[in-house]
Amino acid sequence: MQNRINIELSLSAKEYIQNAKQIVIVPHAGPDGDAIGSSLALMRYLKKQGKQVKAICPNAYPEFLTWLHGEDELDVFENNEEACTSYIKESDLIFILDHNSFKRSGDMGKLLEKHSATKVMIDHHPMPEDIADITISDTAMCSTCEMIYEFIDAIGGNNQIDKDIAECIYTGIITDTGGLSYNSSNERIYQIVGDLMEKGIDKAKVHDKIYDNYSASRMKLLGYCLNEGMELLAEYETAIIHLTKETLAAFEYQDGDTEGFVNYPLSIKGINISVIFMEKDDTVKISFRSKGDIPINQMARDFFNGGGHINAAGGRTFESMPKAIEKLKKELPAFYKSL
Ligand SMILES: [Mn+2]
Repeated sequence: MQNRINIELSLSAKEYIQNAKQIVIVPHAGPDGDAIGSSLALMRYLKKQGKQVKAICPNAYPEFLTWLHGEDELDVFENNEEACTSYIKESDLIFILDHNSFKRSGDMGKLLEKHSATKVMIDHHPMPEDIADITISDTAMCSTCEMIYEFIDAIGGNNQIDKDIAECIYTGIITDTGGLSYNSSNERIYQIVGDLMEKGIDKAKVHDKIYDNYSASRMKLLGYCLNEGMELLAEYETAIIHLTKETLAAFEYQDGDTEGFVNYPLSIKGINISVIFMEKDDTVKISFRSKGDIPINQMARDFFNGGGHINAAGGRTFESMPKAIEKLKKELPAFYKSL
């Protein structure tokens, strides 16, 4: 089975790597398993090639990813703005991973936008912005981690993928596909997973670290979401979960705690759209999920300043949460009718 990445673009990026003196790898803000996994995998690979490289996260990453190899070397821009800024300014090559717009990397994005360094984007989200010298973008890929595997393979580095890199890649593949349940029908993905297993990944350990690693308060928060926080709009095959600041505080919310919660309502018979509203700072963060060919990213884009994949999207609004929920309820009938 063939490598699915654009070989020509990958080889051009390889040339940039060979000529680079100092490299930065950037995942998106509010990073998930795929963003962190792909960044750490590429960082370790480039370090093995003797490159000067740092992965810099715009802001904090969730607790459940802190076991990944190289995680202690990951810099967080928000925590150390000065040092990160000067490192970025001295760098001549920037990898933009798992996102395709500087809007998704917060304050750090403004710095990157102005920077004259060569930029390479590797991403699987729709509608990439024209912000990189090389854009390797493919929405058919299940995850950026899958792309990083293919990228390293395409530039002749497969034998450099060790167990630690393989576990980072595997983490992104399973977290972006709900444990290989959705968006993972291409057989090539399983060939890659097979190769990662040959490289020695401890599959049981990775699953345990990712899925069986809840704090008690996080598990109780999930219970609250499904019991008191959920509203079903059966007519539109939709479930809404809402979480106020007060609720989150009552359950000792930590960043990343609600990761994946939005998927649960889709297990209800007849529910094909799930939306979670969450108060965060002075905004309301919204996550959308859908099944099949329901383009929920359209809803995110048209009404909630967001976007994403056809079945998984996000948005944000400065309106109050009741207003935001009201807006969804108002737009839902027409959206549902258009399906
Ligand atoms: Mn991803």
